[in-house]
Amino acid sequence: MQTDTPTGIFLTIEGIEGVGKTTAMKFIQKYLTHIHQDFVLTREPGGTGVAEQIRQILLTPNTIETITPEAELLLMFASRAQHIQHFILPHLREGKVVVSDRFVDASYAYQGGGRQIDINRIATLEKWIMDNLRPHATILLDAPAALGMARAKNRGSQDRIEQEKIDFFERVRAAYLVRAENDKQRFYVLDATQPLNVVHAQIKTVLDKLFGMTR
Ligand code: Z5A
Repeated sequence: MQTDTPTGIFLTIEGIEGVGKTTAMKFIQKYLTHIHQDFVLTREPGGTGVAEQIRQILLTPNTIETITPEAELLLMFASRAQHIQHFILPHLREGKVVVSDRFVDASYAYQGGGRQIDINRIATLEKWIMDNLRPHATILLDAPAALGMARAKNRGSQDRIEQEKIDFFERVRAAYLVRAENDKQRFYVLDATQPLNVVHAQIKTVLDKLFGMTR
């Protein structure tokens, strides 16, 4: 696949459910608007028409039959393939900032950590589907699974993956932290147990650095 010379900045937000990714996306939107950056916001799974259809399959609670871990992983990458070719790369080539609520690290964390699929298989898909595309920076909002689950619960009904037990989300969190430890240049791990204003101040510090706003 072709991923020639995109000039924009690709920023991803990661973390277990309920850590505040959606809230962080709104903060980042305001920040980028304020500094007059041309940007687009997106999410995974999803981000294009077909990818959003795949999202529906992935998140709808099981009714017909269970989705196997392998099918789940392949669908995540099918959605990602659409997202990259029809949304992320075109915008990066136009020089825009692309901010995605989740990206490939979620596959390592959920399908690798949570479902315990061999990460070499995930790496093979990553190489095939993403070629040399990588986020320039990734904000990992980190909090214990119990806290994230409690925050998410207030929202009402749970999707298929949210119905997993706490051990699953603890494995997901641990896998995220391993990814961050192994790629300190790209990852910014923020303490999402802090009050919102403190988390947002931490995000602002990251954005100031990324967009050269530090004095
Ligand atoms: N998935 C996967 O398995 N593999 C992959 O490769 C990819 C994804 C890409 C997508 O769900 C699912 O797909 C996800 C992983 C899987 N499944 N799970 N679980 P999603 O990303 O669309 O939704 P989510 O992860 O479930 O996100 P969420 O539950 O919406 O959480 P959030 O966006 O991180 O949280 P929030 O909505 O911003 O905040 C939740 C509540 O907490 C809200 O009321 C906030 O006001 C409150 N909040 C947030 N921060 C704070 C602080 N700091 N203090 C107090 N209260 C706070």
